[in-house]
Amino acid sequence: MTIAGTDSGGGAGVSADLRTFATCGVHGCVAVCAVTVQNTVGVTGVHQIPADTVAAQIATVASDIGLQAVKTGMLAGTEIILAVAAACDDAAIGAGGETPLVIDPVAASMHGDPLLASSALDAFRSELFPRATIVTPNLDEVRLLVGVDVHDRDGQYAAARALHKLGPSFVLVKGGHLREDVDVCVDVLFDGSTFTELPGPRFDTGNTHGGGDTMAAAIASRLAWGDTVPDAVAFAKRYLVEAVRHSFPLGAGHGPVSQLWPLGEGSA
Ligand code: PXL
Repeated sequence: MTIAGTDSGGGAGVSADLRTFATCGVHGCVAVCAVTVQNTVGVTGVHQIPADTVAAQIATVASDIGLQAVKTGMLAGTEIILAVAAACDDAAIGAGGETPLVIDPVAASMHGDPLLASSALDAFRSELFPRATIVTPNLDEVRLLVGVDVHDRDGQYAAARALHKLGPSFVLVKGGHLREDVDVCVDVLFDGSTFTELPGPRFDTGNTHGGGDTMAAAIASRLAWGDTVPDAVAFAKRYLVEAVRHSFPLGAGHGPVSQLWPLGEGSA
């Protein structure tokens, strides 16, 4: 299941998650948290779904269909975060439960448009991080969450340590925004004792809309299949590299990565 927001431009959020789930061979269920009004140039509106409706989507699906893995994306505000945390406890999702929980702490769009109320950062740290199987922040989200400004690999390691103290089992500090890496993009996975570097190629493209969502959704897909977290992350890295390689221009702004690359030539 994805617990996330919609993107009217079809690039990120629930759209990206469902395409990832489908091409990773899992059936995707949805708890919509917010509707965004956006195209490839920016976000011009956000409508939050009532928190009890978000919680009810999770409970209703969990009690009938069952959930093998859950990921969160745009949660928009404190009320929804608190409702998601409670619904996860009720359905045995996350720490102590049977169902792995991937937390992608979405805070802003590629253009810097806010997708999370700044007052909600505390709730993220205190309510969701301790429940997470893995958190997958980019470097902007790292700065907001733990105040660490990452400029190099050592900084990624320091950020991973700081984030791990907030309680998730695993931390993945993504390196996509690291300017010192010119040809590579290295993500750092930390389980509280061991660091694993996941290097990949860096592509010279602005068409990376939805990339973070895709990575987290691919991790959740493999966890649903029963992979260990390190195996799921390694798979997701390979999946995302291909999705960025197959990204395409759309509209006047940032185009999306393509989750449909496994379908072959002619798919977007
Ligand atoms: O990629 C982060 C993201 C997640 N969810 C929604 C978004 C975006 C980025 O724009 O719009 C709904």
